[in-house]
Amino acid sequence: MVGRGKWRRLVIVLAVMVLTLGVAVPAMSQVTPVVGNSVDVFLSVTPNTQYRDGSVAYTVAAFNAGFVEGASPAWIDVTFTPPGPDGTASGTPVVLATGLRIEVNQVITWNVTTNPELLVPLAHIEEGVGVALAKVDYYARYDATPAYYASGTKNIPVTVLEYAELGDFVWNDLDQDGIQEAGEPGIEGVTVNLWSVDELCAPVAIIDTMLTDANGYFLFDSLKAGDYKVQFVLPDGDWFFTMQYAGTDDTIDSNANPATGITDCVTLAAGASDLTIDAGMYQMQELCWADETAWAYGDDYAKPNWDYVNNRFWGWTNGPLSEGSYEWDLYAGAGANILSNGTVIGKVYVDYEDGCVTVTYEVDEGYAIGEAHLWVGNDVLPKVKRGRTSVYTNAPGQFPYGDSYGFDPVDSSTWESTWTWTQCGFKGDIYVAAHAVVWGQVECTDNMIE
Ligand SMILES: [Ca+2]
Ligand SMILES: [Ca+2]
Ligand SMILES: [Ca+2]
Repeated sequence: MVGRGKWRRLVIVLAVMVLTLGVAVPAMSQVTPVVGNSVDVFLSVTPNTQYRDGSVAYTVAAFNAGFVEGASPAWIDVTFTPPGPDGTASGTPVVLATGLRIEVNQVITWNVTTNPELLVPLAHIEEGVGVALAKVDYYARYDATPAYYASGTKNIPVTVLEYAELGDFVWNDLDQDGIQEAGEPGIEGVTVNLWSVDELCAPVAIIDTMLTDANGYFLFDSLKAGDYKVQFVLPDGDWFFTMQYAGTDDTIDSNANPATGITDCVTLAAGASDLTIDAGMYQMQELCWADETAWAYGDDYAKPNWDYVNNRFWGWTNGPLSEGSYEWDLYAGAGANILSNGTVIGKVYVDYEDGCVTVTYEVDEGYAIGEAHLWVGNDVLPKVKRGRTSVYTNAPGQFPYGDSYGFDPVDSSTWESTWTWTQCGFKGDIYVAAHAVVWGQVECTDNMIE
């Protein structure tokens, strides 16, 4: 992390070696640039007619003598402009280096030969990052007879920029609402491309690429200030981008365009750290119909069936109930009578009034009643003959009331969401055991009906 919040300074030192005999030197500009602007440093030498036919070879060296903490590079452009016939800088510039990164203590040297009627060696210092002191030396060798040499050094203060960085998260937007939430994990190994952009912020080229880490994070650091775009690449499998810019909090939304995976322009100031560039993805879940057993759970009235029968099948009978109205949850799959094993998929209503009992099943959207089996009576459960005696049973098929809808997953007219039963002639407290086979659309696994 670079954002130490302090500007550092880069000093470009120009050393100039110029012939003294026949070549008088040097006029030199010294500029403190605005950050991000370029600086041209002109060196000029007046040619001496006596050596007009000689040649001059320049050795241009640039090195970074950074002295602050950390070893950071400078970025510079170096252009050599040979002189025109009259000694003005009208010749064709020779680009020695563009966007060169010079590490601390690294020296880079170019040799340039030109006419002695020189000269404008030109240092175009575009920008440096985190560097305290850098230096560009010019060494001119006037290769005539006799040969002369000259040299010099100048300091040019240059304000430099700190690195910026950009990140940071690709997550599985399980509920597809476009918001990063607890329980929605990062996605590992997603390709993230960093694009340079033109003045209109149209993508130009991929300048860096990386994969998200084990927790779904990525970070492009050591960036120059400027504009960028980020491109997220969907992993293999049925992945989709979630919606862009959901909600009002940019720190937990998704920046990827759902169609292209590319973000809008991201503008980084020097030293900035923008970690709000995230992308949500989700996987299309194929839904299948599956059936499950369900029982009404009558809260304080619920009694496990296994209190009365000789097996351990889950389910409840509910009572004793005096006349009145009751509303209970309908649980699917609450194995071992543990509610947290199950899912509430609807309600069961019991209305007992003037000896008449009405029981209504209502299942939630996404579910359908396949079969209903109901016990209503003064006993806890119905009885069946076993030898010479009668015993309670919790087998729904033995319950006296019920219905079957012949559920068909491809025929929505068979998807019943309610079932109602009414009968009169009851007296005293009653028990109600309400069982159903319910169909629900769930994540597909093997052996399900799609
Ligand atoms: Ca979400
Ligand atoms: Ca965001
Ligand atoms: Ca983030």
